[in-house]
Amino acid sequence: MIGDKKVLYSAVQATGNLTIGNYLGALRNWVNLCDEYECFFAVANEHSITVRQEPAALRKHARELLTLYIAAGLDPEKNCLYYQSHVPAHAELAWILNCYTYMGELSRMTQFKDKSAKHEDNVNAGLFTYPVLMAADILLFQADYVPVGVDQKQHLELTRDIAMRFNSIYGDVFTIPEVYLGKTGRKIMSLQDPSKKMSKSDENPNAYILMMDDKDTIIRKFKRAITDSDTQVRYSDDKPGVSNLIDIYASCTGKSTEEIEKEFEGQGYGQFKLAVGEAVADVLTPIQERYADLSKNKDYIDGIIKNNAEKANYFANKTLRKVQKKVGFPELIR
Ligand code: AQP
Repeated sequence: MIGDKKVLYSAVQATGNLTIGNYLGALRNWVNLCDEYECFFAVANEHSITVRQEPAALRKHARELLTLYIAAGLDPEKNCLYYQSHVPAHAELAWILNCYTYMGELSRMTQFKDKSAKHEDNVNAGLFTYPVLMAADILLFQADYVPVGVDQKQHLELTRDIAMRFNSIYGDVFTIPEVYLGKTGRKIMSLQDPSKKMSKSDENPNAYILMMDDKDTIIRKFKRAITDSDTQVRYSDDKPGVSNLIDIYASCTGKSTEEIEKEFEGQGYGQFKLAVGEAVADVLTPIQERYADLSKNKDYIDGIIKNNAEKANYFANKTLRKVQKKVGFPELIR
């Protein structure tokens, strides 16, 4: 708790332009929850270097992401929006937690298996211990809730295990966080292969919709989306492509699956895909416009980055000092 509010923590990697998967699975929920909680939203640039990044591009993406947070509706005066690399306590706590995490636990993580298969030439230790840094992120802020997409649920369960293990040795140090999953958009799938999640690093740009895609591009990509040889707009396990589009449409319009099935009864996929494209564009266009305005205001964004880094450091250091004391690190005599 901070004051009388519970704490919410989440982050996105600064690895490129966000997709509607990142938006509907994570960011949009943050915006819906931020009035109720004390919120910390990081730009996870330390996580990003588990995969090789071009330094200038990483810097650029980090700034774009923070700007996008604001454009999407997070008020930087009320929510702490900051760069992970500006808060050294993340890396320091991650080191300590590494010593309370087992190799066996980390080797079971599906993201590690997927990413090491995808980047065979660079299966580095950071990729392996990524979930420990994520645990440190969350536990540093004593978060009660972590709104993420379903793909991150396994990492959150590990975070809870690490926190409980630590607390069982040292007493009540960490708040045990709970995952917050939205009602819709928990796992948006690739438009080209609905068995895979939509990912910003997919080689095929038709597989994802970027938050910065213009309306024509969005509609074109939905027109090309893989469906099936049937023509019925129906939510079903044997219709993964159509079900994914229904989920996206439901997330953007607030309509239920039943309402959507009824709306497109007897209409075929053409009309449906067009409607999904338009609904997505309607959600993204105002965000894109705000983003364009904010990007012009360099001093404003710089001020946010500076002030919020101070706030994040203050809260993160409080937890870090407590942990250091518990494990037996002496205090620096000043
Ligand atoms: N397809 C998705 N559906 C729902 N939620 C998703 N998220 C990601 N993809 C989907 C959620 O977005 C948040 C931030 O994710 P991230 O960028 O930190 O890492 P990621 O999960 O690795 O996202 P990507 O797009 O797949 O990135 P790359 O391609 O760089 O690896 C998380 O809350 C995640 O659940």
